[in-house]
Amino acid sequence: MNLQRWLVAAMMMAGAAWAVEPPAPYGPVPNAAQLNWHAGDFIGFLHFTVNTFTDREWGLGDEPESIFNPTEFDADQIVRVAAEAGMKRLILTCKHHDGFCLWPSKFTEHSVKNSPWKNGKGDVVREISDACKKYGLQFGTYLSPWDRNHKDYARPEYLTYYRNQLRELLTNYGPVTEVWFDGANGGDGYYGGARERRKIDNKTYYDWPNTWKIVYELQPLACMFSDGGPEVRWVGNERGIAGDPCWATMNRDNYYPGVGGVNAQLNRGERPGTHWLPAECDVSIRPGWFYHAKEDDRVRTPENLVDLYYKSIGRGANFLLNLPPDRRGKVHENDVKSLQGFRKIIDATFARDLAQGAQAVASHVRGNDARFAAAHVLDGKGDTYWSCDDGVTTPELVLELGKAVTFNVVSLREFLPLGQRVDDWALDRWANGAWVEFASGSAIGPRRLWRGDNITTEKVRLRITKAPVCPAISEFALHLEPDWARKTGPGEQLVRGLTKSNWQVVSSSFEAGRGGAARNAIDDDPKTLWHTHGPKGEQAPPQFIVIDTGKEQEFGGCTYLPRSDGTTRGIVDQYEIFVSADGQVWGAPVAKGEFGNIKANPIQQVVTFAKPAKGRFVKFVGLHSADGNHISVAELGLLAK
Ligand code: FUL
Repeated sequence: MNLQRWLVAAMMMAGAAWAVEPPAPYGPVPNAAQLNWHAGDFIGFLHFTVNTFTDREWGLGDEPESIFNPTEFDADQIVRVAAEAGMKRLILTCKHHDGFCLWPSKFTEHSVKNSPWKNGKGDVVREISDACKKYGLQFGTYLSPWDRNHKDYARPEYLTYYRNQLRELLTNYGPVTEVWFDGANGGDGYYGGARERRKIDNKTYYDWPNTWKIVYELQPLACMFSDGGPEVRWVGNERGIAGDPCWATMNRDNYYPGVGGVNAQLNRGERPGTHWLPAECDVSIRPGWFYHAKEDDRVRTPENLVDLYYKSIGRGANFLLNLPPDRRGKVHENDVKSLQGFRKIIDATFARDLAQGAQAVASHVRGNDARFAAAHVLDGKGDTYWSCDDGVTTPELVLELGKAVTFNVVSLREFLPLGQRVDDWALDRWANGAWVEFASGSAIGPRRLWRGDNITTEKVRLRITKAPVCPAISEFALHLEPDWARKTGPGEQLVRGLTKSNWQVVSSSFEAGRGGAARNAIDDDPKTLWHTHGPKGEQAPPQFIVIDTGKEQEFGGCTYLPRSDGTTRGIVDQYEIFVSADGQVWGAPVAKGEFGNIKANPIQQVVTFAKPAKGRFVKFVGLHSADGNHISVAELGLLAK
């Protein structure tokens, strides 16, 4: 023990009356439910329902209950896989937008009780929540506010139905620690047979404050997730990537589920912000949220999952990874394999803190009091921290390692009960008798991971370079990600269809000319667009394009790649496809439908034709777009039969 610490300890034992108070909290701080949420930063999502059996991303609401029939449903396997991957909580789609309930709700016939699975005696919510208890995972519910099955959707009566269901889920299945309110809302549906388009006002229809009360009353330790919380916010994309920085605070009253047009704010947060409202990064291990056999070889690689870990948890958000059960009712082998690879890398990296045994020496210690000593950044405890006197806002802390140590990951954490205190920070290494900066950034919050090339040094320094108040830092750790884990996995793989070298655009309903030319839809360049927005303004859907593929052949399907430049304008969410021998006579469409969830998750869409279609010319029609009054196409492709 060094002299300073010895003195402090001696004076404390002597009951010295000068003991200093902890710093006052700065700005909004997390409540108990949020602190519990922060403690389990890796969460699993289970998307499972009729869509698993229809191969859709959004069910229409008219699916017969009879199609829900997993052949070997195994809650134990599902939850064990999640537990072994290191997840601390599992959230189940108890009801997705199609309205089918995975539990025998008293309030509808549209549920497992009318499916052949377990002769109508099954209850997926029961089995998953029980298995969570067995494996020590927390349980969360997803109850879609939008319901394409219910006859009363968009009328006041539906709200009573929705709240009754919420009560059922929060009363009958033990502790629920997260309640997910999805923002997707309103549109075409079955609606008890009406088959029409229904629109609601996202802000007022659900009377959210009174719906939240049910959760506060029945499950006070639950966090509610939505675009606007109130406890946890959407991160603004479904790619698993938080902003850099990603503040844990927001001006919460400006947001509500389905608010729209605010993805950038949700991604970064707002500082100082009126409320503690940290981000959750929801992303699927596969391109879609539901299981589709055709995506079996498009499961994210272990390296890609690790990358997402750093871009979510490493930026202070939580990582919510979807593992969609397949038609058996199990997590598919490919997903299991990838998760195991991911866990192996994370364990190998974080099992050892290479700063252990170092001396932590700070430029300032609050009141020279051992309770705020620099050594607390090394003690592995979340409830101790290093701090400084009020007014000391740019202090430094050096880890003297005593020997050359090699690391490539640094982990920092703030002590959250005192709020998010640090604006900017920098890290230096000691090299040839001088400090050399190797990293800097904004925001620490719940966690900040820096990941870079190997650094070998005997001393590392953390500098707080901008803060409104003195800091409260609870962790400064050094890790080494092993070499074998550092290969960069392939990025998002696109389905490659037939070669387009002989293709021509024969005609299109609109030619925007340079910058938006129809030719861009088949130029094999995902960055260029055909869009129907020109000097004369937006050309509303329907809009079509006709492609000559050069020779008569049989097509098995078609692909549509939406724009990926950050905006969702013109992204097609309803389509029709025709095939013709001569480009004159078209007949009935070979495929027609909806690209479910394309706005929030703008990934390549693959349409498989019900039967192979023979012809030379193909017409793609955008019938409706998710956003804006025109359509846009990054790339169209065709699949061989
Ligand atoms: C979205 C939904 O529309 C998707 O289907 C999925 O459930 C995702 C997690 O949230 O908004």
